[in-house]
Amino acid sequence: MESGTSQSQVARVATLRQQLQAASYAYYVLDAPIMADEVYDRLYRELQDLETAHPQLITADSPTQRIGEKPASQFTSVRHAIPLYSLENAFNLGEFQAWEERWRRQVPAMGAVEYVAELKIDGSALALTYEQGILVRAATRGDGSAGEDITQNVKTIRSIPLRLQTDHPPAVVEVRGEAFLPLAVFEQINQERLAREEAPFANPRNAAAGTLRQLDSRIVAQRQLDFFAYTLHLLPANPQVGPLPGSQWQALELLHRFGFRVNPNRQLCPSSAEVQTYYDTWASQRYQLAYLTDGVVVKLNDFALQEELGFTQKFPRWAVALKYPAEEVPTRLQGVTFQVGRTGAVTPVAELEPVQLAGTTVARATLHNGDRLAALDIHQGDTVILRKAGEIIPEVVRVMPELRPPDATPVTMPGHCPQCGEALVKLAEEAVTRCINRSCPAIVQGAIIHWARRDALDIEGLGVKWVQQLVDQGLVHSVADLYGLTVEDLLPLDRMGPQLAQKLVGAIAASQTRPWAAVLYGLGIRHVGTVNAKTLAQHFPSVEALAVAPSDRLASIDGIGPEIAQAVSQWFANPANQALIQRLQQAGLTLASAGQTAATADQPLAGKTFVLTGTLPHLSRPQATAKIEAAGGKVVSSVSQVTDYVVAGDKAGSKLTRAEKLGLTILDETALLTLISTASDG
Ligand code: 1X8
Repeated sequence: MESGTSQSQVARVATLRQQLQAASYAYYVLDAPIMADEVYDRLYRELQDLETAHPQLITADSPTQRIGEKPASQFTSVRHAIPLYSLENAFNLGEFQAWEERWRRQVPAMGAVEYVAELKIDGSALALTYEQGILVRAATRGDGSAGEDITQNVKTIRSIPLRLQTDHPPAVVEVRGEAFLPLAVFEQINQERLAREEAPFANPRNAAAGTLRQLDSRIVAQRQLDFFAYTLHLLPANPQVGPLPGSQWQALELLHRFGFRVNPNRQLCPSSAEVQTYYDTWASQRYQLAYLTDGVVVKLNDFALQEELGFTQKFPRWAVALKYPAEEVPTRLQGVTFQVGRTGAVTPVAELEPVQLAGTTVARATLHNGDRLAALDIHQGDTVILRKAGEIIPEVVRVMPELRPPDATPVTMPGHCPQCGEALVKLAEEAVTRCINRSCPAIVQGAIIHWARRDALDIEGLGVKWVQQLVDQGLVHSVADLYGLTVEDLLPLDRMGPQLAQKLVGAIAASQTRPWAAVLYGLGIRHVGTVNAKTLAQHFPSVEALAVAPSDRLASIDGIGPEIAQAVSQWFANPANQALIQRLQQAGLTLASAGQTAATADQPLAGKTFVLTGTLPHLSRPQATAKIEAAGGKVVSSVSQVTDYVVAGDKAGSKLTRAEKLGLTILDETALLTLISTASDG
C-alpha cells in the first residue's frame, strides 16, 4: 500500500463508491431514487476529496470519472471484433411476412418459434467493451467494421455502468445498444443553440451523434445522453459467468442484471400475430415516449436458431426492422417565398405555422419547383399535409382543398426574379424556373460561394457573411472582381479589420495557383462537378482548347455524356462567359495544365487506376493524386474489380474492406511512392 494512505481510508473510498454507484443506478437506470440529492452531493465530495489527497486510490470505475476530461484532438479508430451489422428494413406487415417466409425456407419443417419484439430507438449505436467487469472502451458503429473510440465521452452517460454489477464478471464482454437524447433534452439544447445564434440540430439522432463525437467530453457531460442496451457478446464465451444466455430474452435479462437500462417495452411473442399487435400498438403510442423510435426490431429469440440462420453480406437473417410509415401532420400555410440559387433556379418554399413532426418543429418546407406547385394546386391559406422525406427533409405531400378559405388565390411562380426583378425563364422541357440575369445578386453570391469552396478555388475565410456584403455593396459583380479587391476595399465591411482583410486578400491571391481542373469546377457550369472537371481538364490542357471543342467531340470522351457536353459547349458559346474567362486570364488564374498532357503509354503508371482512402501520414489527398497523375495513373473514387491499386491510410473505411474482399492490391504511402519511383526507373 502507498505511504500516507491508511487502511480505513481505503475502506472508506470503497464504501463511498459502492453507495454512490447504487444511488446513481437507482436514479438513472431504475428511475427510482433512493438517496436525496444533498446526501449524494455530500458523499460525492467526500470521495472526491479523498481521491484528490490520495490519487493512487482513483480507479477507472469511480463515479468521479464521469465528469469529462480536457478536449481530445481527435478520436482514434477501433476495429470491431464482431462487425456491427445493420438491420434489413420491412416497411409494412406484408414485408415482415415476406421476411418470415424467407428465413423459414432456410430451415424447412421448423415449427412454431418465439420472437422478441423491441422498440427501435432512433439514436446512435455504441459498442461497449468490459474487461473483468470494467468499462475499458466505447466505440461508435462507424462503417460497421471499424468505429471511433469515444470512451471518454461515453463514460459521462450516467445510465451506462462503469463496472458491471456482478461478482463474476466475464473476462471480456461487448455490450451493444443505442445512445439517444431524450426529446425534452433535445428541445432544450436547440433552444440554447438558437439563443446563441447557432444552427439547431435537425433531429435528436443527429444531436446524439454530434454530441458523441464532441472532442470536449465536458460538453458531452452536460448533454444528458441516455442509453438502452440490446445485445451482448461474450468474447470468448466464458464458463465462470454461469449459464450463458440461450436466447435474446435471456440476454436482455442478463443485461438488466449487469446494471444496464434495458427498454421495458420489450415483448416475448409466441408467434408473428403478437408481433403484429405489438407493432400496431407502438405505431400509435410512440409519441407518448420520452424519446424517438422509428420502428420495432423483431428478432428470433433462440440463439441456436440465430446461429443456424447466420448473416447475409449486410444483415443478420434472424432479425428485421419493421419501420413505421412516415408520419404526416396537417398545418397552415402562412405564405410562399421564392429563393434564388446559384444556378438561378427559383425554388418555392412554404412558410408554415410551426408544427411538431416526427420529433422536431417544422416551419418551412420546400415546394421544389413550379410544376410541383401546380400539381399540388396550393392556395394561399391552405391547410397542407407535411411529411418527412427520409425522416429529415420536410415536404408538403398534398393540400386539403376542403379546408380552403373562400376566395383563396392559387400560389403560382412569379414572372420576375424576387431578387433582381428581371423576367424569369422556364424552358418547356424543364421543371425549373430560372433567373438568367447574370448580375442578379442571388446568382452572383451563389457563384462566388461556389468559387471559394475547398474543392474549387479554396479561398479560406470567404464565407457567406462576407460574400453577401461584397455583393450587396456592389464591390463584386462576378468572381473575376475578387482579384481586384484591396485591403482598403474590404475595410468598410461590417466586422472587418485590417488583419482579416489582409488575410482575405492573401487567400484570394493564393487561389491563382489552384490547378486548371479546380478552376473549371469553380466556374459552376451545369453538370460539371469535380469529377467531370478533372476529366475535361485532362483531355483539354487549356481553356482555349476546351472552349472551341465541339459538343460531339466532348460527348465522345469516356464519362462525358451528351447532356454534359451540351452544357459545356453552351456555356463557352455565351459571350458573357467568354468575357469572364478573359478577365480571369488577366487576373492570373491557372487556365491550363502545368505542362501536362493526357496520359501516354510511355508513362510508368499509364492505364492504372487508383483509389485513395483514409489519411496518409505525409501526403495530402491532392498531393497523392498529383503524384499518381503525374506518373500517368488515374485516381477514381470507387473501388471495383477494375481498380488496380487501393492506397490506404489511417482510418480507411468501407473502401478498404471492399478492396480486401475483391482481393485488390493495397498500398500504404511508402509502397505507393516506391511504386511510382521504381516504375519511373523501369
Ligand atoms: C439497431 C437498433 C436495435 C434495437 C433498438 N434500436 C436500434 N436502433 C434493438 O434491438 N432493440 S438492434 C439494431 C441493429 O442491430 N442495427
